[in-house]
Amino acid sequence: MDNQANLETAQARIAEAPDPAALAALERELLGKDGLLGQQLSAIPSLPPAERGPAGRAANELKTALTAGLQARATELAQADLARDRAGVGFDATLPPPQVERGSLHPITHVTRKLVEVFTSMGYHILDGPEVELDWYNFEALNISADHPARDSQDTFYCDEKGSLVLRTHTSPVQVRAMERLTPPFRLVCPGKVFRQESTDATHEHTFHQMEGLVVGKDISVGHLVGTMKTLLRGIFGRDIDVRLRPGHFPFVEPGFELDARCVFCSDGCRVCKGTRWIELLPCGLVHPKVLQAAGIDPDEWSGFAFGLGLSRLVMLSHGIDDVRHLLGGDLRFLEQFSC
Ligand code: FA5
Repeated sequence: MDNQANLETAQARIAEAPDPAALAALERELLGKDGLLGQQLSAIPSLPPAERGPAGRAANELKTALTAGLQARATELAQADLARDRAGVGFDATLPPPQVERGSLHPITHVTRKLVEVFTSMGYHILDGPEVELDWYNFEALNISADHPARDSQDTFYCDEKGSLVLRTHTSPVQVRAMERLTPPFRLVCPGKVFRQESTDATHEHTFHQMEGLVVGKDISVGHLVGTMKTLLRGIFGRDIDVRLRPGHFPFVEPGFELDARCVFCSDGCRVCKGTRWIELLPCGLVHPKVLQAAGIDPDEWSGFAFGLGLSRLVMLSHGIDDVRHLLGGDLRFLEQFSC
């Protein structure tokens, strides 16, 4: 058979292909390595040199014609399908609808939004600050000098050789930036990502989330701090939860505390509270006069409290998650469990 006859036979078969699957099979048969075109192409090298050029051109023309025929039939089939759909033929109202994949909020975003709601209802500003921070704001202005032992507990990722630029190790630098810009009285919270150069385990990540809180006003006391923390817990857990203060040390607060909350999982001791019925919730304290001064606020006139909530740990507590590394691990099987 000559080329023209081959083409006519192939075009007739294309025109009769009943559906897209049959058309795809025919395309493989005609254009594939062992198909009509493949055979023509593989025969070229064994032809006398003078015949190779014309044979190559003929093969190209065959390919162009077959491709155009296949495309035209594909369009015809698609249009026929559409016409059938429009006419309602083949539509079965009893079939279940196709599954739509629904996304959900990341548990950290969910808890952050809940906290933002609680704090805005109490008149707090929501602030943001840079994740790449000056050493001054991250440490010095918070009363943590270069040789202060507190630096050791916040192992730092340095961003330059001089050590003047760091990935912030906590959200507390936003306190200083806010105090520089705002005129007292004010109250604010700042949720955000922080970074520490430390080995990771079930309760420690190198990247995690905190939420800083700061209130500056007249005669601010530890009583205001405790009342605010109880409101925070009611907002998250939906009921009143007892808290207690233990002494804690942070150079930027005086006095400093660790605030514990009554275990939300048990009434007589469990694995989470290690049998103590108390869960360590957050460090806090009254703002150190030196920190107020460094930001240009007169400590004789103004006082304040600050707290640094570990958001990642709060999320673990409220969802019963046993390893902080799941939170930013990016495993969809973990994330799909939250329909927040
Ligand atoms: C601070 O970061 C202080 N800036 C908090 C503060 C603010 C104190 C204001 C006083 C006044 P600390 O290093 O303890 O403190 O961290 C605070 C919380 O972050 C911890 O209670 C814990 O919940 C969480 N946290 C600390 N390190 C990690 C880590 N590697 N992974 C996950 N969460 C962490």
